[in-house]
Amino acid sequence: MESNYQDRIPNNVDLGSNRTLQRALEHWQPEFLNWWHGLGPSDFNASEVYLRTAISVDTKGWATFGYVKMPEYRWGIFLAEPGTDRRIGFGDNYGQPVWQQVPGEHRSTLRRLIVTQGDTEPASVEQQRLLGHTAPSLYDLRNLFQVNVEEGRHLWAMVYLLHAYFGRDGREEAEELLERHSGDADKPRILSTFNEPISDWLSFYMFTYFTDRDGKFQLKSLAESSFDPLSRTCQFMLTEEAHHMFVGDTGIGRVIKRTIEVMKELGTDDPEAVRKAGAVDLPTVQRYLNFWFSSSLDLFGGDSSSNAASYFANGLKGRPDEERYEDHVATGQSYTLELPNGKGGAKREEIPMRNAMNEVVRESYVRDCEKGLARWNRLLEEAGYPHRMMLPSTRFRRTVGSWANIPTDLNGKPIGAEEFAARETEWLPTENDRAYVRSLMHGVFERGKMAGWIAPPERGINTQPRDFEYVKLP
Ligand code: BYC
Repeated sequence: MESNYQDRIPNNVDLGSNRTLQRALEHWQPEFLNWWHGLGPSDFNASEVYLRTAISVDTKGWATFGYVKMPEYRWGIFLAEPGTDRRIGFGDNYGQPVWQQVPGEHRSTLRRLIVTQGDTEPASVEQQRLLGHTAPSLYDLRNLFQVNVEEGRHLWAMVYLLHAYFGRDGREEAEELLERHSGDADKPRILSTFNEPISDWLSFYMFTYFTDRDGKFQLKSLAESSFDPLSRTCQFMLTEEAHHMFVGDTGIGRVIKRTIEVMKELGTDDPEAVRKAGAVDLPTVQRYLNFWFSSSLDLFGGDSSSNAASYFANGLKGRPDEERYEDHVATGQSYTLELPNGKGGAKREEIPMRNAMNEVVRESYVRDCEKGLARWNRLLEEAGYPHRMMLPSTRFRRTVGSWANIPTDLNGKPIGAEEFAARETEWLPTENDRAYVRSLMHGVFERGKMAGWIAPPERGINTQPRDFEYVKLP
């Protein structure tokens, strides 16, 4: 597949040969830029940022690095190479050829899935729009903007599908993707987590660790889709997504590393002392983690879901890495859920496997989240501290699924609403925590300098040194 990088909209979908589609997307482009100027990163549009830009899908050289002003970023449309004779990998139509067009009977469901995916991309940019002002270093500022422009490209990826395959409805949906806004009282973003404010960098790292990881799992599920253009676009999006989770993983690791240094210098792990010394105490890190992990768990949908069953049956959305499973049809199987029993405990209930697909994916997600915790806990262990970061139970603070609005402790034990209210400040960020974390947030824009609450990264970006001028401010 040839890449047309010189076109007004860079692409490898031969956009030039479809004038109507090209014109429709060129019409959407200024609306996107308007949105970027209004709700994208505030104030840094004149800065030269050392950014990675996707230029093709060639695994050896898919991106270039160089200084770019964000509004001049080349947001392109790139789909992974088509497979030869790709077949449907799961569900009732297992083994049949994949679809190059949208089957009429699945049109509205596929559109809904694509719109939901597309909605999260600009939402996250909106959530993060003010963070640039308080970046702990030029390295972090650059990473924030890298994440932001790539979420912009992921929006383009979904808008391309809507325009190319869903006619007028698709074009209308593409417009609405720019009309809903994160946290807006009248037109909020579709999924809950994408309406939460991200007003400090600890939240940003938690979001890129936990919420972008939901993105990874959802994109992997959609990469299995029988609708081949959706599958191929998600495959390529995953290439970029890895860096976003890296930013979260290393960001949280660097916060903990700095806290350990401060605890060592002080000779105490007392949270108040740590705060006085300008670092983030570990209980606060844990409370932020509890907040973002539980919020991100909701993004997988209900644990028993007829939607999920029909996505699977119809081949619209599979399980991540579907080829690892033995049975791709999953009709005769069941899954045991633990549900609240209404008496302060849990009961087990078997449901058909297809209805449990959200839970299956959520489970793999939780295993993946644990890897970061193991790394952060190794830092604590090596430094000789007994404290360990932990993931709360998947029942904790849920607003979607069987455990929605059932108060539990961090271990998932159901408790009374009064007990939850009394202990909430132990478990979730308090106003005081948030105010303290915000008080640490001051932009550090000198080359090679780092805010005092976070350790420097192990290495720079794209083999550049850590003190590279990652952003040239005007
Ligand atoms: N908030 O049958 P149910 C990313 C809705 S992140 C609000 O339980 P289903 C990224 C649900 O839509 C990945 N509403 O769930 C990360 C449904 O509404 P409708 C984004 C929710 O349908 C960082 C109803 O409740 N991609 O890429 O099996 C930065 C009953 O739903 C929520 C996708 O999500 C919630 N948390 O699964 C940038 C993939 N949860 O349809 C980007 C596409 C559920 O009855 N989306 N609902 O009106 C999907 O596959 C599914 O829509 C979901 C829900 C997995 C989200």
